[in-house]
Amino acid sequence: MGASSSKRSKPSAPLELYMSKHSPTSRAVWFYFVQNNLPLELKVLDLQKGESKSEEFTRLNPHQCVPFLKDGDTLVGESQAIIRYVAHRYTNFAGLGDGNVKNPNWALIAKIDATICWLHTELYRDLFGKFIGPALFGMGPESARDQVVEDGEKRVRKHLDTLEKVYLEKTDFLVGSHATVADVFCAEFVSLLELKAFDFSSWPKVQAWFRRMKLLDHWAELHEEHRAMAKHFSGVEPEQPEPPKQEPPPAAAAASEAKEEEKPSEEKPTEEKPSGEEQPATQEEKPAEEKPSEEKAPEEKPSEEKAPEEKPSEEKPSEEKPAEEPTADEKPAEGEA
Ligand SMILES: N[C@@H](CCC(=O)N[C@@H](CS)C(=O)NCC(=O)O)C(=O)O
Repeated sequence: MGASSSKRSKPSAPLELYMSKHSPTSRAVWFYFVQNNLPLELKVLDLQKGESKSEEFTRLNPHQCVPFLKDGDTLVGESQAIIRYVAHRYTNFAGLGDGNVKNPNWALIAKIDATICWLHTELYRDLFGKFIGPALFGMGPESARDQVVEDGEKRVRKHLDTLEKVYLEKTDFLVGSHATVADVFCAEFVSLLELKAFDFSSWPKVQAWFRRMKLLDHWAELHEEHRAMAKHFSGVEPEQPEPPKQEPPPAAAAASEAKEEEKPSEEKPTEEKPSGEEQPATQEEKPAEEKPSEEKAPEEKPSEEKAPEEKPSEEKPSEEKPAEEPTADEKPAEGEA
């Protein structure tokens, strides 16, 4: 990954992201785009209806899977490659290092990258390919399924031990004190365990980290469909923590203090923001030695609102058939196994 000394500007036209809100790799890319205020046009495919296999989509992506990016004439497949492309081109490597473009912290960059590799080739392979996939989506031969799922769950528990004792032992996020792209992928993969109402209580650091991730801006709204799907499968809607109340700004505080004089029984909010909320996941960080003349590109509002919205599945959970949805994940997962 090369580093550049000049700041990148945001895309002039919306990035077209082909995705499914039930796909963890799609959600990772979507979350990254929204976190980084990239102009975005969502192209939501209904995988159950075979829309990833349509002629039109196959012409764009012969691999017939999402996520997939169209940025003008540039076509990019694979979730990791999409994020790296966007990070190189538009976000000054947000979430993939410390944002210091002149003097990159290579050790940090390598650690984030290595973590992303581990997550995809080990955690996700076992978590989806050997546990959630066979258990909920009928992956693999039926005769061996129980054994595969039992073995897969053991592997997942071992990976959660690794997250607890290695990655999160001393830090709030997988690679240091800020959320990075590694955290985004990991949180999306771990969220699949919610389809089985998995009990994380044996891994308190993982549990606290996952909660921290869920408190990041935009997590709640980007995971509405996921929560509905989890409820559909497990009967339990995953917890979406409420953001803690913030201290009112000084002017408002003064006003409320005046009111408190009238009503002495009312208490001032004292709750503190958790560290995870203070640090927007993966957002471009401002390098200390950034030249003042290098102005940040004007922030554009993500055009996500314009995207064709799927009907919130909470309304009609029985009509959904998410069980068939992530089937293409079977291919890479089985291939890797
Ligand atoms: N390695 C790919 C995985 C992509 C993938 O398997 N996507 C699934 C959804 S999670 C898909 O598009 N499946 C197509 C289908 O089920 O028709 C990535 O990281 O982007």
